[in-house]
Amino acid sequence: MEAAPFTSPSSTCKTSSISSSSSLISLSKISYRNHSPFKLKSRRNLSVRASNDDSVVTLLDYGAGNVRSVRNAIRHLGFQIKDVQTPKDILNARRLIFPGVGAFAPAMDVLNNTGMGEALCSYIQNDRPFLGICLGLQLLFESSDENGPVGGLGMIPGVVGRFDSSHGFRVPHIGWNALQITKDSEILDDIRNRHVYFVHSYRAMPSNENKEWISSTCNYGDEFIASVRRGNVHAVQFHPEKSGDVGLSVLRRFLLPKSSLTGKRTEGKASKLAKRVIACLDVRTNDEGDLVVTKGDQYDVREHAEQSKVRNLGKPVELAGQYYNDGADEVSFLNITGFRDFPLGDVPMLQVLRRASENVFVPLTVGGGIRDFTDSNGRYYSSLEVASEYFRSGADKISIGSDAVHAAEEYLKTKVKTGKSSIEQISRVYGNQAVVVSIDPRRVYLNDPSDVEFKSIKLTKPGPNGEEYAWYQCTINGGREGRPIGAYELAKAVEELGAGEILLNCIDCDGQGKGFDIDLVKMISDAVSIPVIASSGAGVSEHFSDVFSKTNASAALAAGIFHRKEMADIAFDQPLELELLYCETYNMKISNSAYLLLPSNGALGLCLRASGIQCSIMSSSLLV
Ligand code: 1PR
Repeated sequence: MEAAPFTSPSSTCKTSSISSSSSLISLSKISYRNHSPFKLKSRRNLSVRASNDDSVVTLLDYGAGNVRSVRNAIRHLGFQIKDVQTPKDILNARRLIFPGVGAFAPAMDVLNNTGMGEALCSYIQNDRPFLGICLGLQLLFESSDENGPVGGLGMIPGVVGRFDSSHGFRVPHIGWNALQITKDSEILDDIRNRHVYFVHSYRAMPSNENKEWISSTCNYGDEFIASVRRGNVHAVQFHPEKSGDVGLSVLRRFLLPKSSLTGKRTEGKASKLAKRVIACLDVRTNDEGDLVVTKGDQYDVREHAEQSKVRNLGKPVELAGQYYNDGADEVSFLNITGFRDFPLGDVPMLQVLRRASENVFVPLTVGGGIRDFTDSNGRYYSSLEVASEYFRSGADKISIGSDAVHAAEEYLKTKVKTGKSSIEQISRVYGNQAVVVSIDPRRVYLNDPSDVEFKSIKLTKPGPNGEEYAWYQCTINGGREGRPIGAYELAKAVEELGAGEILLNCIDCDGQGKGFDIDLVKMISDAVSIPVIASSGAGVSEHFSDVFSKTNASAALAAGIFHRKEMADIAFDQPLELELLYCETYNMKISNSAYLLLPSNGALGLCLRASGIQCSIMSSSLLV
């Protein structure tokens, strides 16, 4: 498609004429105040000169959140990165990627205060190759309601608003969803019906005023803008760097000259958010001092023979890479002894994250030990500093366990949000989609629900002594200490404090392979409006379909089933229940006669590989 000439929807980003031959730039200061539209005062001698090196990509990283994954993806595709230091670097870029992360207002502050916003507008108005990602798309609009209204760059007409959760749609929109491709965008040509990864609470809506920009939409309660394209300017709401091979193809199509790529665009079709399957690696140092992946039975990770050694199931980086290749939708690392160590002193764990993120292009979550901490020298580290180091090392989300219990107890006691808890601090800076709360509850059986002040449920299967009810007591420090708070109360409290997702373990089911605790998952996923990840107990693939069909869980996490390849006994000549569940996504031929429909980016492939079944991803189909 030919580049279209630019016109700004408003006066926000109009520039003086720009010469492409001069390398000199003199930028006037941008007249921008918080919470007001982005306005340029005046410009003198704005000029753009493209650098000539084809292998270099200019990256605008203003230092919030995980830009490491974008860097890794660019390098993985064989390109070098030049970081923007000054507005001049933007104007001189041959191609520019802007992976906006964090919240809208602080990002606009940085763009404004550094002069980068003005340079960006000039660059885009000159139809220079540009790819905005996530917030990098939203900032192109006139304003956002996120902590606002806050003025944006004003290149595209429209206001970025919050998803409406009143119709039962969980916010943030986290996970794999399909695109409705509305016009030729070139960079989306390989996507077809495959899903891409979204994580956001705010979105821009299509309108008559911005329809010329829209190259694809996505449906999540509303139809929102998933990507825009005008000439050489592209922006996507999803994360190509976290969308596996399909996402890498989007980046590749942006980075490589059109002529070197073949392939014909096919229309994407609308779909709903897919359920996610997450591979979890419980990590700790073993008795020999090596960081290993381990796995417990009801949280006991020591062998019963072999002098009670910590079970060693493999190396974290290698296993993460393997599960990514097998089609995991996400990978989680839980540092299970983080509660007693200082995480920033745990250099191997940070290295694991850095190395894993070089080759794993789906979301990475890390948990364990995230809390305020004072080291032996008396130096205080806030939980935000701890989390920041994890984000810098490659995490997309952090998971808080014990500290979330303390924060929830305090909040329920005082009813005051102090803004100081780890959940509040980290979600304020990185967004609530980056904060997972991991709950470690233990079932406590009851004959009479009025015996406790906590929410209890009538059990589907009575307890060992015929008890009909149970409440789920939260624990801390890896299940070692029970606390006076139930999983239900905790989930509601942490949602109010700003958690974006709940990882719901169950100590009773952990490592048992007998299925998820459906009663528990149902209770919690009905109680909150943020996504709930069901965890603990997966033993066969039917357990995934069970938890997805009987509860409102958005994702299911498992560990042992993948580590130990425990699914070998599945009869694959019979249709799996998963087939019924994911009716809009993929076709997978699993035998001479049977076809399976996959949940998202090959998550079932992960299960198949765990079963020793060889399969490979071929375009949008997974063939055995
Ligand atoms: O409290 O903030 O330091 O975080 C500690 C984190 O480590 C928490 O997320 C907590 O769940 C986790 N953790 C602590 N001790 C253990 C343990 O096993 N001894 N692991 C532990 C939790 C539970 C799941 C597991 C699923 C699926 N493991 O993550 O992977 O139960 O297992 P399965 O599919 O094999 O049944 P903090």
